[in-house]
Amino acid sequence: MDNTIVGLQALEILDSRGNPTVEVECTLACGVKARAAVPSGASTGVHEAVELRDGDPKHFGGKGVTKAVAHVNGAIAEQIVGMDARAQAAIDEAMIALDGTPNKGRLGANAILGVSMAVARAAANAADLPLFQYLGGPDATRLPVPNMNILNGGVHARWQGADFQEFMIAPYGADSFREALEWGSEIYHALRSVLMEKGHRVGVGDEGGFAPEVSSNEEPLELIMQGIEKAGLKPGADVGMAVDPASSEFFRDGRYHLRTENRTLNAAELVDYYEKLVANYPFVLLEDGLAEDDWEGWQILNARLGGVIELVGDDLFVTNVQRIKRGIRENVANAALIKLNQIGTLTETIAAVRTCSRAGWGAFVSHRSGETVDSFIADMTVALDTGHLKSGAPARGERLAKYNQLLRIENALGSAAHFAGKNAYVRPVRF
Ligand code: 2PG
Ligand code: MG
Repeated sequence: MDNTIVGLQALEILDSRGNPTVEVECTLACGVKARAAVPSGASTGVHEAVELRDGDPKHFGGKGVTKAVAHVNGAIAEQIVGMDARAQAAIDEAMIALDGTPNKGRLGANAILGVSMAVARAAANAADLPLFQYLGGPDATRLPVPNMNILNGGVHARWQGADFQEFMIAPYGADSFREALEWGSEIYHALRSVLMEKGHRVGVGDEGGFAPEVSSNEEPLELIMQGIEKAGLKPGADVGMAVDPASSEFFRDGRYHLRTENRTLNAAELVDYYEKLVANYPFVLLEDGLAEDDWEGWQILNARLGGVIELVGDDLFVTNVQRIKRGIRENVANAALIKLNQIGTLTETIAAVRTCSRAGWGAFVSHRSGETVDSFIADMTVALDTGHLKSGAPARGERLAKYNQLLRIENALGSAAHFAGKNAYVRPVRF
């Protein structure tokens, strides 16, 4: 098989919110072709790599990505065509050098990532290996706990619901990924019944979770507890809770503004609030409890809760090795969220996961709120053995694309497959 890249072709396609995004097709000399599509966030951190948008108001309200597409078809193809698709690190480094900025602002992280992912998939196809085995080798056999976001708030529900963005269930007590997903689906449907009984609307947010109007950020936890029980499962023993408040979104002028509760808190007060929730509900993970530059606040948070649950930095670390290393040095968390498009290449994403692993930190792989049916992160999660991921609710095609791919991986592995369960989380589950 000749793995030489002979073609790179990008296309402007639409994501799950109807916004443009980049798709890249990579062709090898042996005739193998592979495609990859880039996701896009709504609650994006200010330190993320740059998603290049055209800014032309006449084209998708400025959100077009034709410049990023042109960069793939032009400058990037010129540099990368002729390279061996298996040389992932060299290809990614070449693109970083070609871009020449610290945040991929010239060519666009969306352009660079589309190529990075498509090249990996082409190399896997040419090797006749599933992507998870190509990236992870023969010991990539652990299936992650799916953390399913069944109740959406914040920007993902256009602030009509809770201030906190994501209320996830963690079915770590299942025996397999398949069973965990089944439990998630049953809880999702039970939650819909609970909501309907209480007269709530059951429309969904960007990640497929329900987006009811609530009067506090604790109310969704109560509703989800009822959903778990209605599905015949035990909160704590079978299923835990994970929350991503995405607090950078409600942090202004040094304070955290909880609109539904009509009050504003400082970091220490918000930590008190979390501490109470953690004491009253079966929490296993809290992501972005504090804002992206509130390093002092994070220190308080980690001192109080870091020994009890997994504390994940998303906007704080942006899958950036330098920021994760600072987090390790300053002891502000015990896990990092892992999003390919926050940093912009597969190689740097793998480095971020390795940095976490070496420090004994968790690495929590994530989709974006704007997604496509590309299931790359499902394979990547198994390959990098991170033990847990989030891909939204067990509903809507772009969310299920990842979970269904994990079903296929589990099936293909057969008796070699094992489910991460409670050990997926940095802190031992207490229930
Ligand atoms: C997050 C993500 C994914 P977005 O905050 O973790 O759920 O949201 O893609 O909008 O940044
Ligand atoms: Mg987040």
